[in-house]
Amino acid sequence: MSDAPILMLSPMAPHVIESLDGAFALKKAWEAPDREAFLAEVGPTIRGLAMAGHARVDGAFLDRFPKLEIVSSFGVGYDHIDAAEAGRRGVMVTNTPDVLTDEVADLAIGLLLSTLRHLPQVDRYLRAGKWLEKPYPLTPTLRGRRIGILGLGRIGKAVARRLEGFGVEIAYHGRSKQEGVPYRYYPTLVDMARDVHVLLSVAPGGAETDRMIDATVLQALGPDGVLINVGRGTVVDEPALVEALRAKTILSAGLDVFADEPRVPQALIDMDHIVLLPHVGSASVETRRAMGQLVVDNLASWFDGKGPLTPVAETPVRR
Ligand code: NAP
Ligand code: 8YV
Repeated sequence: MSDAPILMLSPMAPHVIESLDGAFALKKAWEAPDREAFLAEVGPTIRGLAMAGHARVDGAFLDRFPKLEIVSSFGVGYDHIDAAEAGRRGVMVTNTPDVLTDEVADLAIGLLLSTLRHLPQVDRYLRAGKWLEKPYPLTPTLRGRRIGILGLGRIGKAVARRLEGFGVEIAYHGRSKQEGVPYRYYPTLVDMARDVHVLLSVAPGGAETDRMIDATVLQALGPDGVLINVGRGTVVDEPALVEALRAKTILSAGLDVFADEPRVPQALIDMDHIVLLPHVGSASVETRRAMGQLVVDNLASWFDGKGPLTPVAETPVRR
C-alpha cells in the first residue's frame, strides 16, 4: 500500500483498476467531467502512469507530469512512447514482454494458415450456401514454402519454433546475425524477400522500421509471395501494399496491424483474397489478464523500492 498518486487516462480491465485502487491513490481521468481541468489539477502530483492504448507519450505530454517517476505501459510494443525522452528526464518506462509471446505466435500461425488456405473466405462460402452448388476452388499451400521472419525476437522465435513443426524452411532478417540461431540470416531485407515465399513481420514500430516493407521489398517477394504482419502496421508502406495486391505483384496478405488503427484502408477491406484482423494478436482473456497484472506489478515493485520488473531498454533502472 502506497499513497503515491497514479494516473490512469482511460479505463483498463476491472482487475487492473481494482488492484491499483487498492494499492495507490488512483486518479481516473475518464471519470472527470472536465478532463483538461482534471489533468491540470492532478498532473503536478502524479508519480506513476498506468497506460493502455497507443496515445503518444512525448516531451509535451511528459511536461504535464513534473513528478512522474514511471510509465507502466500495457503491451510489449512501445513505439508510441518516446522512451529516450523519458529516459533523459529520469522517467522509467515499463512494458509487458514475454507474457504475450506464445499467444501472438499462435495467432501468427493461425493468420498464416488462414491466408494461404482461405479459411475466412471458405467459411463465408459455406454460409452463403455456395457449397451446394460446387466445391470451393483449390487454394495455395504452406507446403514447400520458405518463410522469412522480419524481427526474430521473442515473438519471432516463438513463431519460428512453431514453424519448425510444419517442416518449412526458415530464414530471418534483423539488424544483426544472432548467435546460436539455426536459421539462415539475411543482412538485407530485400535479399530475404527475394528468396522466400512468405515474409512474416514481427518487427517493432518506430522511426527505424518505418515503411521498411516498401514497393521494392514487395516486388522482390514476387507474384507467389505472401506478406503476414503481426508486428506494427507502420513497418509496411500501406499504399505500396495496396498497389502490389491490386497489380498481383504479390499473391496475398494476412494483416493483424495497420498504419493508422483502427482505420483500415478501404482498398484493403474491398479485397476478398486477403485476411484482415483487428489487432487481436494478444487478445485472449488469459493473456490480456497477464499483461494487465504486469502493468500493476511493475508499479507495485517500483513504489516498493524494488525497481521495475520489465523496464524498456532506453530508460534508466533506478531504485
Ligand atoms: P523483441 O523481442 O524486442 O523483438 C523485436 C525484434 O525486431 C528483434 O529481434 C530485433 O532484432 C528486430 N528489430 C528491431 N529493430 C529492427 C530493425 N530496425 N530492423 C530489423 N529488425 C529489427 O520484441 P517482441 O516481444 O518479439 O515483440 C515484437 C513486436 O511485436 C512488438 O514491438 C510489437 O510491435 C509487436 N506485437 C504485436 C502484437 C499484436 O497484437 N499483433 C502483440 C505483441 C507484440 P535485431 O535487434 O537483431 O535487429
Ligand atoms: C496490444 C500489442 O494489444 O503488445 C503489443 O505490442 O500490440 C498488443 O499486445 C496492444 O499493445 C494494446 O494496445
